[in-house]
Amino acid sequence: MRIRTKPLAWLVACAAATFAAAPFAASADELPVKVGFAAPLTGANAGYGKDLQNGVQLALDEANAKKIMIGGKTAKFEIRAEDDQADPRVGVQAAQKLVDDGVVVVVGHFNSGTTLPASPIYNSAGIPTIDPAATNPTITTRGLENMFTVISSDAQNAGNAGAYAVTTTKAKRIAIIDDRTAFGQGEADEFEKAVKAKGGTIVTREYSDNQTVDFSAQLTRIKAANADLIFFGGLDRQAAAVVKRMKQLGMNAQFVGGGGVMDADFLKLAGDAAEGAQAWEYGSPLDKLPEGKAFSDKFQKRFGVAILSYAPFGYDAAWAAINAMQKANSIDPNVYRPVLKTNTFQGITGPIAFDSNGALKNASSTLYQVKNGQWASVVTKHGM
Ligand code: ABU
Repeated sequence: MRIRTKPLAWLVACAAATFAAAPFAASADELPVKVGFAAPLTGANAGYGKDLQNGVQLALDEANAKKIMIGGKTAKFEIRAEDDQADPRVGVQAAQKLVDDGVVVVVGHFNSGTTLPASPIYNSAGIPTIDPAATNPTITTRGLENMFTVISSDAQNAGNAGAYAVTTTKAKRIAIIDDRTAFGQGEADEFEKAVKAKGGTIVTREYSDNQTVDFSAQLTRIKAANADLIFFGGLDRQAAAVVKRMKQLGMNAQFVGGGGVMDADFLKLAGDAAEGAQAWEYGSPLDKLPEGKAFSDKFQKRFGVAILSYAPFGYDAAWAAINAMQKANSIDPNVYRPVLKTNTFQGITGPIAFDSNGALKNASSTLYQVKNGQWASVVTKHGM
């Protein structure tokens, strides 16, 4: 009888393929868990995106070191990162790529403007999204079953800023500039609502876009309107350009930023003009949280850079997913989602628990001010 054998070349090819694939293949007792991540990793917002990605990676590294058992196998959490370029259209493409790649959860996006169009894609695919940074209030009020946030919204943060402007600073003539993004416009709307609710006066509302570098036109009109406080709805780099131009124009109005302003990049870019600037930022001051310093230290050690802003939220968002999967003993979103909804744990940023919309319960928001070239926390508010 003739025994059919595979040609030698075929056997060699198979052996080579097996060897090449070996480092990437899961062993039989390992469970690969694809964790999607989407944020701007290039462009003007890349600093925020990289910071968040590092926060997520740190959580996954720790989870992998713990050798968490899920369904009788050791979970191996792997980040699948997509650069959404802070662009809503690219954000939608990034979301579809992550869904096609088979991720079982997404941490992201950074921008409200990308989160709003991307999250229905994850939702339709049944994949939970845990957002660590995007704060437009409608993100969690649209009835998406798979949407969660671990950060306060702009209804709270910019709402607090508006109430503060009227009742604490006693500003009488308030001006607003926003960058017309879903984030900047959203927080400016919330700020304006709160100012009016407290009986304050908005003397002018100005707009830019999120590429504007010269705010001369807006500030000249604000100066003519004799405003005594300016609220800026937008991010750190543009906020720095606003305060620099205010100084050049000899304006003494108070500057109050919303979220995304209180960071080292603002200080670096604004220079001397930063002194006295105020900003309402999400959450409680890291240095006042029980694990805050330890987290900052291990982040610095692991990545060789300091936290820019939202890394702790990225870390907590990733742990929300890891904890839920571990408790549910499954990475199937249909199985772990109910656990995610009701599970509570102590995060780096504070207690993590979700309300019926998936929004963070008992969220906090803090006022900071630049004193002697550094951001210093002034007051933290829980709720509105
Ligand atoms: N929330 C701060 C900036 C990110 C965003 O919501 O667009």
